[in-house]
Amino acid sequence: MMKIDYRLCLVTDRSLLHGIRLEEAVEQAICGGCTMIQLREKNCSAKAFYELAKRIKSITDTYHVPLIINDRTDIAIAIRAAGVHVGQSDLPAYVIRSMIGSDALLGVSVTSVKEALQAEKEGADYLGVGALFPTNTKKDAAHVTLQELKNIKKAVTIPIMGIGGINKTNLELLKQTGIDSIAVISAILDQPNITQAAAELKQCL
Ligand code: TZP
Ligand code: MG
Repeated sequence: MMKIDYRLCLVTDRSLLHGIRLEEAVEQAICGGCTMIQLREKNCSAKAFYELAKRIKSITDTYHVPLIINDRTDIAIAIRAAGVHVGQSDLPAYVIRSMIGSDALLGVSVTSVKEALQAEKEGADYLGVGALFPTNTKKDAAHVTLQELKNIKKAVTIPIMGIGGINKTNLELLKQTGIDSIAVISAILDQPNITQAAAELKQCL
């Protein structure tokens, strides 16, 4: 399997875009330095999500950036995405692993050391941890303290991707936690210049 660059993951949310298509936004974010894309679109029919995922995959393939599909393992398999990202209320990680095979990436959202150890044991390749800071993008997001983030980082060997309200300013606070990567939505998509926003975050990493 190719070596994965987890450093800067753009998670998508079309509702934040200002008059451009998601395809354009993803391309601009990659040009700014995003190393991974997670397609996360809520309130979308399976068919619409599938069609969108195919269009986004043609862009990520062009730039050799891995595309991860949020929630929908079936769609990840159907479009041969690099992987899938699931949460605690989705199917157990070991079930998803058995569906996607050993080569695809499996990301699991966790908020505690207990969940992190379980996900790692069940075959996760990386863990999403958050929300680390206040966010308007996911209203029901649990809060994870930076101390718990450090505890999770110490407890597992797989990469940790911080998420939730991350921006250029608070990114400095994350550096001392030793985490491997960040995932952002609004700090890239809800900005007038997506390429520049991504490049500035990348620079801070
Ligand atoms: N999971 C935890 S917080 C969050 C998700 C999907 C939203 C992150 O969005 P933003 O705009 O980067 O705070
Ligand atoms: Mg989910």
